[in-house]
Amino acid sequence: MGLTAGIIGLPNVGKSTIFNALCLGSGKAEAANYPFCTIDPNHGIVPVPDERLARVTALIATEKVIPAYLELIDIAGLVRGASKGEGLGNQFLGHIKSVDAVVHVVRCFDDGNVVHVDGSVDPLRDISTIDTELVYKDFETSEKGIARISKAAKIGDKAAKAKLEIYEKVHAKLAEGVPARKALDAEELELITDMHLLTSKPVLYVTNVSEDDLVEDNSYVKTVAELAAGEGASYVKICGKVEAEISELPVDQRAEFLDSLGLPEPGLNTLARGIYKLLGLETFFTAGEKENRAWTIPAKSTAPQAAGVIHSDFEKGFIKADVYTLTDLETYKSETAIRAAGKIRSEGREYLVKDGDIMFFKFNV
Ligand SMILES: Nc1nc2c(ncn2[C@@H]2O[C@H](COP(=O)(O)OP(=O)(O)OP(=O)(O)O)[C@@H](O)[C@H]2O)c(=O)[nH]1
Ligand SMILES: [Mg+2]
Repeated sequence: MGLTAGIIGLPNVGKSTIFNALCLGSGKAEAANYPFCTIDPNHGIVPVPDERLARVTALIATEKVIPAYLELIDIAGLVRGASKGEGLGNQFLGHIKSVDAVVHVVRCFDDGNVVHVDGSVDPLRDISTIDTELVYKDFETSEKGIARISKAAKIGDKAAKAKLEIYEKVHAKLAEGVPARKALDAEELELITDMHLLTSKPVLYVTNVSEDDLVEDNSYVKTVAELAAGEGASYVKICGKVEAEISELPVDQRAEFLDSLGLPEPGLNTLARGIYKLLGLETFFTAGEKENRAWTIPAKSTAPQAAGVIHSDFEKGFIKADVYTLTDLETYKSETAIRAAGKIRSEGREYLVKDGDIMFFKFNV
């Protein structure tokens, strides 16, 4: 599938609790028919709840309903000194290098029974501990990058020169402790993706709070919210423990439990959608007698690329796509009626799929 997010954070902050609830719990609930799998204990497929799929199914009867999903990796807790190879340092950093976005779990709950590696709950210190390790590693990486590219830049290679300028800019910022995502703009980041800087990846903060703080934000959450806003990042508040409990409950008992907590839906739903957005993913739907299904594509995918998510033959032999919207479906009530109204668009190879399109592909094999 390509785009993957990794869960990072200090040890014992609730990463695996949240990962398991996301993969196992919502998997059971949302996708009874889905060939759901945890690829290995630390690598899972997470369904992404989307109310639009139910709206499609309300009008197009079908045998199976299959949600979109995303890929998630549970990365081991980072310890201070990881950038120097402490603990599982190198393995840990290697995992971060391989993901496209980072979900940073921050402990925002008090619980004397759960040990904190640094002895107290302090979200800003914890975030900075992690950032510092990643910045150290990136500082080394950028130094090597500069050495590597300098020769080409000196002998007049224009592309190398342009790159070197950005390498040097990010290197100077990293030296001050500033992560690459804050040091460079999107265009600059795009130009240096080959460096695979750990701090260049988009971040979503997850504040893991206690059950009592689910409705009102506690002071820990407020400090993380402020930090996230300063970085232009988002955050999601959940209680890992409660989510784990919800994921164990039979589906028909969940609403009542959520009600008793004052929650409209599981926090994991918000989190899954947040990660989806963080990765720049969008959804298109296919609908018919056999299955109604939401498919995951990177934003700005063309119609043949979207077809390729279903099957590589669909992409290779792509002829055209019939496209309509959920609004069309809700206005005309059936595909036949949409067609009769002349509202089904026929789109070709250049068409950029829009989030929420309902599509039918014509192809040759
Ligand atoms: N009170 C409370 N405890 C929690 C919560 N979430 C997780 N825990 C507990 O915190 C401990 C650590 O949780 P894990 O999910 O294993 O933490 P982790 O971040 O994966 O830890 P490492 O893999 O060692 O880095 C466990 O005992 C959990 O039961 C929560 O929301 N509230
Ligand atoms: Mg863990």
